[in-house]
Amino acid sequence: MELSLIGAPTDIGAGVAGCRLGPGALRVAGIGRGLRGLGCDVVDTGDIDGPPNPMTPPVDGYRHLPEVIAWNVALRDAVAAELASGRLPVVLGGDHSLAIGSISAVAAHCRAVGKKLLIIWVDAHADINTSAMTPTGNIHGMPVACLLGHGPDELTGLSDQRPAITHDQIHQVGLRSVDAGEKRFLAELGISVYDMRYLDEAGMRRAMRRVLASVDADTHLHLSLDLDFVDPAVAPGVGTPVVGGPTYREAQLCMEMIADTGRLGSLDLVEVNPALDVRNTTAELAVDLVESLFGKSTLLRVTDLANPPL
Ligand code: B3U
Ligand code: MN
Ligand code: MN
Repeated sequence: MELSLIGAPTDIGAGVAGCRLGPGALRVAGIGRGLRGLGCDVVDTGDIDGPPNPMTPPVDGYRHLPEVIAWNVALRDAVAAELASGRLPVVLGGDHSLAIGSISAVAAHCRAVGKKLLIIWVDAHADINTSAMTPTGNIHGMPVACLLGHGPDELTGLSDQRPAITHDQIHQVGLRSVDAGEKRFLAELGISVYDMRYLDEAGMRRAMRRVLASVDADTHLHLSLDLDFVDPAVAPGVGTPVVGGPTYREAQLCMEMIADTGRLGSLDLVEVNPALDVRNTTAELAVDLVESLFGKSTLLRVTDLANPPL
């Protein structure tokens, strides 16, 4: 597999500074080495550039909107370039607002090559706020809404068409902090959500079997992995930790089941905040999870998909 690492060192969409240090922390934790060890051809394209974080309050429901636009235009172009040269982009964030640019490029690419795009949004949060309902103005709480066409023109118009994606192209896994407006919006739009209540009752395996049920040879899977998905006891280095998340094992299983499909086409690794971390634990966890996502397994024989465990 041919992968391209794209660093996006910014916390422009977050309320807490620090995930601008994420790309460096992921490199120090050995993301390139880990993937090469699995036999992947890995090119580190370095970091994209964008405006500094002015740390100013929200204006009309958006914090740092011009800067968020600039970072996302740059990332959209970088991701599009790697996809066009046949490489799998791995975005090293950075905060989750970057998924707007990343997925806008992926969606355009899928339409150009005739692939079905399916997004797996793994997160403690729904990230589907709009300026009218956001409690914070932080745009990392809005990328799903923007991709579905709800947001400022400059962010909803980054793909080849608007909206970039439709509600049936996304599954959300791990949610446990959803704002009142987001709850209504998720229900209204009919988005597929496997929240912690679902995972408690049915388990990660059942959830992922459903998420992946429609995957076929023409599917391009995009994983948008917000590290605050994992329980903060395991992943402390995130800006907005929420108790009661998946364990290390559950997170690994989620990655392994995606790996088994062989259809992963692009990846965002976001919200690692080294300034809040303990000895780079969260970046190291991210590298661990990414290794599983690209096929690391305990035994030579991977799960026989025709005869899955009961
Ligand atoms: N829903 C809240 C909190 C939040 C969303 N995403 C993160 N935090 N990382 C908001 O600000 O929109
Ligand atoms: Mn998120
Ligand atoms: Mn989150």
